[in-house]
Amino acid sequence: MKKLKVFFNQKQLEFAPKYEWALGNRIKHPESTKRAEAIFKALAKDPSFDIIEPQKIPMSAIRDVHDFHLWTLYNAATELPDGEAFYPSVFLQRYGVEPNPANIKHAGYYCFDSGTPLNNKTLSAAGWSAACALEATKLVAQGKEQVTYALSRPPGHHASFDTYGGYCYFNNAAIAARELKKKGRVVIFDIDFHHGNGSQEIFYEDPDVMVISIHGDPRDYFPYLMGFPEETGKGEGSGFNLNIILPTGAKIKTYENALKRQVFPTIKAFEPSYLIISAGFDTYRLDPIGKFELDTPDYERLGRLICDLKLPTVILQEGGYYTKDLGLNARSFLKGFL
Ligand code: Q9C
Ligand code: ZN
Repeated sequence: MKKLKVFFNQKQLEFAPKYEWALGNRIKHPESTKRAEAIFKALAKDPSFDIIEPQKIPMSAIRDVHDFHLWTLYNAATELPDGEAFYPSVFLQRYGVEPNPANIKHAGYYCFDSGTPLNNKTLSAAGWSAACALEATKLVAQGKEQVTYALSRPPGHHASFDTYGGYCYFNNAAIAARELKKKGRVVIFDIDFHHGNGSQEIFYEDPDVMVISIHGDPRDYFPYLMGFPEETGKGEGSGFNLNIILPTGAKIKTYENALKRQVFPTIKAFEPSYLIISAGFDTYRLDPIGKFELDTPDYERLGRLICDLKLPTVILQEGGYYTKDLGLNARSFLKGFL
């Protein structure tokens, strides 16, 4: 039996953000290590999956996507004492002196969200998360696998060329896409509850990478300022970005309609060689942050529908915060590809 290859490194668990602020209350940080542990456990006990440690990511793969300032800043955070974290709270972007990424007090210049802390383990975990994405991508690029999955955590789709936020530090989907576009056109299809603003921004003017995102209404949900249907790409990239907003409480029926009427025809017309799925399970009915109502078996159905496109596919883990069922949901989605 052919097993689905999964990439993960235990070092990703050494980064454990403790809290964030939500409407003035200090809450447990939603992007906890329990998320990856839950997925790991669900896949490890299932013989359909083969869990592999990735090679270290080369700096060139990160610099292909990101301003070196981001790496410099995360590297500055490695000097913080154990247990200390830097939560940016000043986001000044006008006039003033040149920001210095080696000075962690300037982190707010590179950050757009106070819920995304830096500590001495952030760089390592984000680096390994990206390494999982790159390794999963290489197997698909080389034609050795039709589908692979990166248990990437921390997630990536909110990180842009030179900013971090939304629990994301390096854009794993963008790293994957830069690798795949050496060989052909790529679609990034983002099914996380939140708009993939980082992925959109990175490829906004790129006609070879189409970004499609289905998400909750940005007027109500993070990241608030991007993710509207009017954003369709720019310059040579015009027409190669698609944002679809579904109503709060959307269920599988609504979701599937959007796939069949908008997403799949758009993908087919683009004729890509590769597909990247930014797979967030914060569309789950019990998710504490996302507000759609998909159920566990719906993910298998979604997986099967996407698999039917018959494109070489890299699946990357993004959000999903109802830890108790996250392993089941991720496994259900992946089963749809088997
Ligand atoms: N207390 C991803 O799903 N803030 N990021 C929400 C809830 C940010 C989610 C506030 C949500 C970002 C990858
Ligand atoms: Zn999300």
